[in-house]
Amino acid sequence: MRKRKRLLLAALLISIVLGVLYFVTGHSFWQSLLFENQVTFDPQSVNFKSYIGELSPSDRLNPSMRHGFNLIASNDLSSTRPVPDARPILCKTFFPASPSLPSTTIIVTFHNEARSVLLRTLVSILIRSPLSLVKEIILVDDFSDNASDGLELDSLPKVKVIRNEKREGAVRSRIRGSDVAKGDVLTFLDSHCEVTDGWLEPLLATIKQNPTSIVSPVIDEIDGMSFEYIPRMEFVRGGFDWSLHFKWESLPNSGVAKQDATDAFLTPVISGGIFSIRKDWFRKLGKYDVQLSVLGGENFELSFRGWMCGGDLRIAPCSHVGHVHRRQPPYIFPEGGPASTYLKLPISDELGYGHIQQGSGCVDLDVGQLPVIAKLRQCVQNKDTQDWSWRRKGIIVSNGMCLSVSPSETQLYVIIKFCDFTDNQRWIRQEKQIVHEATGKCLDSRKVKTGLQVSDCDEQQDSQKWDITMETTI
Ligand code: LR7
Ligand code: MN
Repeated sequence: MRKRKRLLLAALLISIVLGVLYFVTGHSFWQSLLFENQVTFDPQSVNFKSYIGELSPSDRLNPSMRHGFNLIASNDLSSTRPVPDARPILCKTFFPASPSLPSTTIIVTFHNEARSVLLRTLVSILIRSPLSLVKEIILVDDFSDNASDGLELDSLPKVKVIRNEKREGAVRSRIRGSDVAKGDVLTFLDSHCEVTDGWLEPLLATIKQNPTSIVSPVIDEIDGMSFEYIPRMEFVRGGFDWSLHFKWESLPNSGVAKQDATDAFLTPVISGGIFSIRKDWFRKLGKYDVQLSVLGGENFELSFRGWMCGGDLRIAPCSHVGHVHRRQPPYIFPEGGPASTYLKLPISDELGYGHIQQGSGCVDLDVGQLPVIAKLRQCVQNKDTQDWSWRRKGIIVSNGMCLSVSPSETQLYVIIKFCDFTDNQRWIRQEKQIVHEATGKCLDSRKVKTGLQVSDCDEQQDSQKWDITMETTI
């Protein structure tokens, strides 16, 4: 009997102590005790230098060749280098790390990523995120040449490495990561990012409030040559042109004025690689089409699924993540070209498609203020401004713009304008020549420095002889 009383007394005492502790320390203390909150990260514990290793002689010679960004600049930078805090001022007080936010699994997929860049991505997550909100960081190695690129990172806190047995591409790799994720929310990042202070909380808070939102941060630029971190100050949202090329566009003024600087605003589409989504919503949407190879187009697919199934997409202005900007992908597309070049819509009235070529030069256009003069540039693969579609109506189109000659405006220069289907925009194939219908003159590259022109047709002139990648019945 006495023993029982003593037990009861002890239980009462413990309850009182716990109660007082709860009152004094608040909810997060208990969460930290009960869950995985105690994980902390000490950057001193990592031997960055030995993971990054030495530059190879060929990297030293040409530091941008392998990855499309300057490897020397990246290797010279500390993994913990400070980055600017580009958030609107109100954000700092608006989004405290609250234990009531859903937890997230961060998924980073990579294929042959530069070690210093991959490491900085992970370290930035570990030093700038409340780790109580990070269930785990799943690193999916998409069959990189060197398996230890990923494996050596397995010892970092929270990090779990999965390696594909063959190259799957970012789309299937992301799905693979999501299938084993334990967090309520999935947060995807490219393997060359740096997150900034307070980046995670606004993403999770927006999703908590809107469970069927797909939320992207503001994506800042890390210059691929200097590795300078360049914050994006203006509000922009995602968009696309008719050939399904992703573009950023400024919010209409009225939209900006109405925005509370801390509120996530709607966007038609996301850029693709950096976003948060509830795991159950991702699954309900059917994830991605697994037939998508490598990447490209998956951002539109997921965005459209989101809208069509009754959800939405948002950009959280209080969340900033830097992404290394490089001009071209450093890896090959085993099934031939990024999706944007071979998802090309079949057009029934097409007579020819592809490069309009002379030797190694291709007809190219500058995107910008119209009208612009068409140029002859070194041919490159997968550059949409060098891909032309020749239609039965006689027009030659790229990016929704037509090759045109308007003698009254720009003498005999060939310019790119919006299509108006006048004779100024009609062309006829005659053997190797391309004849302009209104003037009867031939496309000519003679004044190649200033731009393409039309001039009197002369079959002997090499500067009037053109090849087209794919011709049908021209
Ligand atoms: O075969 C591959 N396997 C991979 O795991 C090819 C790539 N990858 C990885 C790669 O290492 C990287 O982590 O997939 C990620 C994306 O590849 P990137 O960085 O080469 O693509 P990108 O940044 O040039 O392209 C953008 O558009 C793509 C559209 O299909 C993807 O959605 C990318 O994720 C996307 N990146 C972003 O949205 C980052 C912000 C861009 C801005 C501004
Ligand atoms: Mn990228």
